[in-house]
Amino acid sequence: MSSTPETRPNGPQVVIIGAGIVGCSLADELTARGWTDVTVLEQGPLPAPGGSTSHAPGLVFQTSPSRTLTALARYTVEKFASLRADGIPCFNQVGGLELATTQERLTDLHRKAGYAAAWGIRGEVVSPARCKELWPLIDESVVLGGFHTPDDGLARALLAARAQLERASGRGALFLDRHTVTGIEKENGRVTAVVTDQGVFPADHVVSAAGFWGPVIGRMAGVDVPLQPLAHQYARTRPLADLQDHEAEATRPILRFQDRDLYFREHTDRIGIGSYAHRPLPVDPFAILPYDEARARNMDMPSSFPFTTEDWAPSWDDCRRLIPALRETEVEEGFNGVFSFTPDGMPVLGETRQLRGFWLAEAVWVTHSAGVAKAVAEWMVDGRPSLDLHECDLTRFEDAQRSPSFVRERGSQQFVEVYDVLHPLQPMEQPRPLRVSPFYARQQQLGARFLEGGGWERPHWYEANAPLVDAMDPLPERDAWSARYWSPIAAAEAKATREKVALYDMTPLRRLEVTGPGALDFLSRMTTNNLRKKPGAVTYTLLLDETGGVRSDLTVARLAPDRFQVGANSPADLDWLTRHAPEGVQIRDITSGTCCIGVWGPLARDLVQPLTRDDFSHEGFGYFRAKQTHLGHVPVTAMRLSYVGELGWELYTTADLGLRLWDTLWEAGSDLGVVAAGRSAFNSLRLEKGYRAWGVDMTDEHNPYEAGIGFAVRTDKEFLGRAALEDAPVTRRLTPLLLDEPAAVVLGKEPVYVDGAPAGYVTSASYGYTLGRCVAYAWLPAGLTTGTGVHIEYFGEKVPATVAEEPLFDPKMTRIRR
Ligand code: FAD
Ligand code: THG
Repeated sequence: MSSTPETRPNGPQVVIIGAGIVGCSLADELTARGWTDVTVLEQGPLPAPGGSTSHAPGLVFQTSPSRTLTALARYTVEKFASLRADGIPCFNQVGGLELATTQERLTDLHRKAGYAAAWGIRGEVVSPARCKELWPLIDESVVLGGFHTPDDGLARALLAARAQLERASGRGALFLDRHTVTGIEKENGRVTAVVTDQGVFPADHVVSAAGFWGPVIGRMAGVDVPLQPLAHQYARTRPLADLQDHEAEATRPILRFQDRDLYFREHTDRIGIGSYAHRPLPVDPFAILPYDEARARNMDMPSSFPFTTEDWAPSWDDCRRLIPALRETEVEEGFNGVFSFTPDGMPVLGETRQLRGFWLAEAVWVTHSAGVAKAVAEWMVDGRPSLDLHECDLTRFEDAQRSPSFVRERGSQQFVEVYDVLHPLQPMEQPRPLRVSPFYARQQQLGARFLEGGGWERPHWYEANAPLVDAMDPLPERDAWSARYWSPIAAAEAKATREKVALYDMTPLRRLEVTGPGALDFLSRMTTNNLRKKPGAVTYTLLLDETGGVRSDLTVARLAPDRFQVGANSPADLDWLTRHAPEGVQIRDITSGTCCIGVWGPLARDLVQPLTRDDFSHEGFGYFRAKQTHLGHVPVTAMRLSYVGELGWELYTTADLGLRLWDTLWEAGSDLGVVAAGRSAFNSLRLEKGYRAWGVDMTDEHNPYEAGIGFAVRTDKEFLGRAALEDAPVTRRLTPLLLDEPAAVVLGKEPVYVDGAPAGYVTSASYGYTLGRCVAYAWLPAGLTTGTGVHIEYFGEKVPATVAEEPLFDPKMTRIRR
């Protein structure tokens, strides 16, 4: 009798493609969880099969602006530090040192120290003298300071791969080298087997851990894998006289000289140097030569190309400037090594929508490898990772972000920017514009300053509103960093929204249409709030996972008995709903074919009512209600709700009529003083109102009660995740803070100190122009009472703030419900 995946004694049959650091780590994590029917197929010879892992110098710097990446790295360090092969530890905790040779970098290192404190990594900004002490070969006169992280260090990647391979083999995993995967078999949308040059391997789950070959394997499965392989130069010097007595492989911290796109490590008496300073060198993954024994003997592997000395020359001068001892030596050997870059620099993880049972674990650095393997193993075995992975989820890419040209251009740009000082709001430069709303021409005429998000051009403010600034009380001066991608015009737009009326382009807000006879039951089962209301009702509700974690917050408008419009967050929402939808329920992403304008402010009704015969009075069109009507010539779906906390409507129409809608509203508002307003004002207003932004303020790591949105949960009905909420702990809370100093500003991701010790981190922050203080939301221990004083670290300074009472603005809702 044949078994099914559920009844197999050793867990489902898993085939992993690739025995690099990711494939080996994953085999270890899966078998540790009792899934021992694991086969790892590798085209090259073990233990050094010739992928990126085979020559990775293994530097592990844990701290990143991404809390998720930092957590993945921390696990890798912990795990590798506990692993040995041949009695040798797989991690050499020499510490990390990042140098600043410019004022801008030094400031950035303070910011990085903030991330480290926020995410729980030890580190401190140190003086040039201390840098010299840590790395005696550097010329400290070119250094302004450094960031020292004692727990970073060197992963011995091949050794760690082998240690995990051996452990997994001991639990029953099978590693087959010299097996080249040539095809993926499927049936009814599910993967069934992996084809190799040595035979066919049946599988319930297949994980592509093929590194930069990902797109090649992806094509076999019918899946686009959005990564671009690029070559990156790595060289070793001849022995240095100054290091002659060295016996250990490395004792000094791994070193970064980001102002020149360089990094360094010791190889006993030599120095290894990596460079991102050269032009991007994209490699076609479909044109990689197979592993060849003869060539491999001279380190010529599929993932390494000949060293291009012309690309190296300028960097060599920089190396010698920083480390004068290098003037006495030369590069002995070097290569152009290939690894993966994605459009946003993050890994690509998860089960593909197109082919069930087919997973990707790609574009993963050694740094994050064990953490990724653990998260993916949890995802496969338990149905979800315990860490928020939305930044790494393969569903995050929009259709327009998956074209080969986009992936190549953006991947190359990630290479260029890898060590740049990047502002959190800094948008991609190319390819732009990619997606524009129907109002784009009008926005340009009004001098919109666009930033990019999800491929969309999004106005952050409009220069046309500059004259309004003159009529306002002057705003406090901003520091140079927080003044970037910001303008006092945002304050004027916020004020116009609170006092008059403003138009907001809400087109990028994701819209799903859910239809069919089972639509109500389906949405009701999937979300927390009561949706059994008459057509015309709009409901704020939550998508939870089985553990009660918040996967998203939605608005659900019942437009007809069997037709719903869902206001959603990320592409993952579409994926999640589609996965769970039964026969007879259709889900369609209608974002691109439609558009939306938010008309908000005390004069919103005066603007809209004259355009329609329908009743837009408070009694005739209640809060959180929807109506289909015409405004002038334009058929619209109007929803009375507002993420900025003012009276008004979201007005939806099809893309073809968008421009007409804009012009109609603009004209109707001209006597009322209507302005166009951007996301900068929008973000300020929503924070004053305490409205959460999913993915920033809360994720699936948080339950609704901690996140402060328990009001949207109705436990008297059945829904996915309900059981888990019964004893959901509330040990931390998304806590509103107001900065004490009217001039102080923070931006998000800063550490928060309670009683002098790090206790949490800021999620989002913005100046609240109505409140005259900066608003910051932060994850902090539950039980901090209103009025408690805390400190937020901003560029090394402790800024005082106070726990406030929510909502900070209009608690009685008098501005909205009227
Ligand atoms: P790989 O190691 O490439 O493994 C993929 C495997 O899949 C390969 O062995 C390949 O043979 C196999 N495979 C592919 N196609 C098939 C097929 N059809 N059939 C069977 N098998 C197949 N990262 C850091 O964290 N720190 C660093 O300091 C660092 N420095 C680097 C320096 C250089 C010069 C390079 C090149 C990379 C560096 N990296 C660093 C990046 C790091 O090496 C990679 O991100 C990481 O090794 C990727 O691991 P992987 O297991 O995903 O891929
Ligand atoms: N508009 C629409 N859909 C959306 C958003 C939106 N979906 C995704 C995201 N934004 C959801 N976020 C919110 C957050 C708060 C509110 C609406 C959407 C909101 N809350 C009120 C409050 O908390 O007082 C009302 C809640 C209630 O009455 O249940 O308005 O911007 N279409």
